[in-house]
Amino acid sequence: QAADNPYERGPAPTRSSIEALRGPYATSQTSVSSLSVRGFGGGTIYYPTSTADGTFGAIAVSPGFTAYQSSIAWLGPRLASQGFVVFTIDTNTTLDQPASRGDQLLAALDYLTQQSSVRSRVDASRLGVMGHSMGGGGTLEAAKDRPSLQAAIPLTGWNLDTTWPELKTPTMVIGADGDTIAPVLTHSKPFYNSLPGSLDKAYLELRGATHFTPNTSDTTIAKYSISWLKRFIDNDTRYEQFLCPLPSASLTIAEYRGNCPHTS
Ligand code: 9J3
Ligand code: ZN
Repeated sequence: QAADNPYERGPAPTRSSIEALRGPYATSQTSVSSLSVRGFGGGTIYYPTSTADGTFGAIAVSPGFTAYQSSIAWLGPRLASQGFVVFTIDTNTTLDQPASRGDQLLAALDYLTQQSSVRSRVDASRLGVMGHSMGGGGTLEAAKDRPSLQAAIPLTGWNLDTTWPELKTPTMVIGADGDTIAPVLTHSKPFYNSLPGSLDKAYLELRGATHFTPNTSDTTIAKYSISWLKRFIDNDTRYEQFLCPLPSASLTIAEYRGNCPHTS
């Protein structure tokens, strides 16, 4: 790692490295039974196999309403292979609402850093949250409840609370242009617009996408999520090139908004 940034992990990124199905780290995984934890429903921890590079930042990821960890499982190895410990969780019940999902994401991070078999691999000061739909709504709830989180990424997030001026955590809101369950007009756009103007924030609207696009491997979601997590959990400014200047609309991006340069 570079002497000037102790949190930097992995080689210098390229467009092809952030778009790749797997990053530079080989990964392992371990299953966490719901019977062995309190406050969430268990899950799967994906982590870089090697301990040669020290500790890694970590991310907990929640599924949406009626869904299981399988619905967001692709993010496990995709993100972990870039140099993160990733905990894809099940919720206590599949009907839990966003505020509960937020509490469960935080319980999962606490389990990960304090009790899990990989706790020594995790830097407990560098944590983030992601989630799909009501799990994306929970992602915003978790960040509101725990301002020390370093990054948050709701994926086609759903929440009846559409105002988030309380957030201190750099947040990338990812919506889908064809979402009829959490339409961007009533969910992702107000989420983004209500975040403080002084916060590092981004709005990525996927083109040709639906509410369920985050449930299968998606390179646009992956490349910008990786860049956001690296930039704000690892303070890795080598990824700033993929975020600033703001990406243009394209075949896969309907709209992108944000502040540049980033301030934190
Ligand atoms: O997690 C989700 O997919 C939330 C969207 C939803 O079904 O809300 C209706 C209650
Ligand atoms: Zn609010």
